[in-house]
Amino acid sequence: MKLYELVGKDKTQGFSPYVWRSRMAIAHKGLEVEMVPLIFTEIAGLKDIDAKTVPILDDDGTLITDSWDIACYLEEKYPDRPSLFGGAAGKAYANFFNFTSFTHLVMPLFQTLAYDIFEGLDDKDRAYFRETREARLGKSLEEAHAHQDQSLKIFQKQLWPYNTLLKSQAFFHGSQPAYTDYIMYGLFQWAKGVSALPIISPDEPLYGWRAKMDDLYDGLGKVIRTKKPA
Ligand SMILES: N[C@@H](CCC(=O)N[C@@H](CS)C(=O)NCC(=O)O)C(=O)O
Repeated sequence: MKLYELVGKDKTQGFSPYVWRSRMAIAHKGLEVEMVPLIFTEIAGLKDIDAKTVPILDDDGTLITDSWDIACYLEEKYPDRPSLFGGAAGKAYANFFNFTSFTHLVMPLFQTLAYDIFEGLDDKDRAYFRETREARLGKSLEEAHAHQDQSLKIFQKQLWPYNTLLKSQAFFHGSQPAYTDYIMYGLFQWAKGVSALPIISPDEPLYGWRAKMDDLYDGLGKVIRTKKPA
């Protein structure tokens, strides 16, 4: 099984939040995976794979090109291994989480991190990233960077339901982690991989949750090294 991921200058450090979801899901199923690093502008040029984004899963020739579809595929293909959703209701909850987290969390975090992502990119990706992301942001990367503190505050304000939930349960899935946790964890891995900005504080339940997530699967998530402040 191969999982295509996104890297910048450092080819050992995959930083896509969506790839992290799939990577954790594969580990949850106890499956082995070979990671294939790509830079942004290599994705569209892949021979035999019609994809615009990563993650891309290649399971012995079966290609899946979206993180949610990858989770559903793994659940269906490997039903005897630990479940990612815990049944139909859990799958619906995870899917809802997938959508709500996008607007609540991915967008403000993207505003916060856009410039830091740019700084860590392979030189070949810089023009492409600037053009596509400035169109998405509606401003220059430098302007987004100038408003980083405000964007971070918006992101942090949105965390209250997640912090509140974690006061009464250990993981988003319940007493054990599953796919909803990997959706959330991907966001923190993204931030950690591209920026030195502390985005949660030690007094928040999410902080302790993230530490437990870092320890899963022999510390798989710890392969991301926190960037050093410039
Ligand atoms: N809905 C997709 C989104 C994946 C996605 O947006 N991936 C980004 C990296 S984080 C990507 O590959 N972007 C390629 C590009 O913008 O050219 C999924 O969940 O897999």
